[in-house]
Amino acid sequence: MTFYGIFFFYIIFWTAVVSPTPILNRGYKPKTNNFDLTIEKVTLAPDGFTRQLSTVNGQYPGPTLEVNKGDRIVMKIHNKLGEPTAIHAHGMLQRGTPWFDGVPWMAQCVIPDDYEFTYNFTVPDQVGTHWYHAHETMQYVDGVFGALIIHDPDDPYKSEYDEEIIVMLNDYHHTNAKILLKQFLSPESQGIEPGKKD
Ligand SMILES: [Cu+2]
Repeated sequence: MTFYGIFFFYIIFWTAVVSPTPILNRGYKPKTNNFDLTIEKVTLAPDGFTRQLSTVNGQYPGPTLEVNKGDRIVMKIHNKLGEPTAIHAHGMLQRGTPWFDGVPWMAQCVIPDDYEFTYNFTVPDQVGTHWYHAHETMQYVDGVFGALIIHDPDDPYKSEYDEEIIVMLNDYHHTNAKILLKQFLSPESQGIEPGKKD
């Protein structure tokens, strides 16, 4: 093969094979991330009004879980809530691990009070800003939720931003969600959601 033949072969090989498969350039080795999450009721005043909230590790919102694409997520749940719970990692594909999807009575039984349960799954093919939350009754309205961030070690836009800031938006009430649900389901609510009347 001539010099130009080798040159053109290299160009074609690079554009057709190497360039579209950035995974070949990855130096990142997936790791296992262990999270200890205690679901418990605590008294807090996130907006100045003191009330009892259901929390993850005593904070509102719960701790942000940050992992990288390809990692394993091991969430050990300690249920100290005084009632059954289950934790759903929202939007995770759970390929091969549907039993760790955290939806009670579909994917698993609830985690009884004072029990532990460990979710163990990988995130091989998705990145981005997600969240996790209780999937039992109205617990997430009372505070059992937090951000779940999957970073991309090969983020093609990494050089184009300085930092990432997480903003979580949610309806927040001063009344326990169980009471709100009862009110909402009564004819008096006329189907209007709590806090939307005034
Ligand atoms: Cu969800």
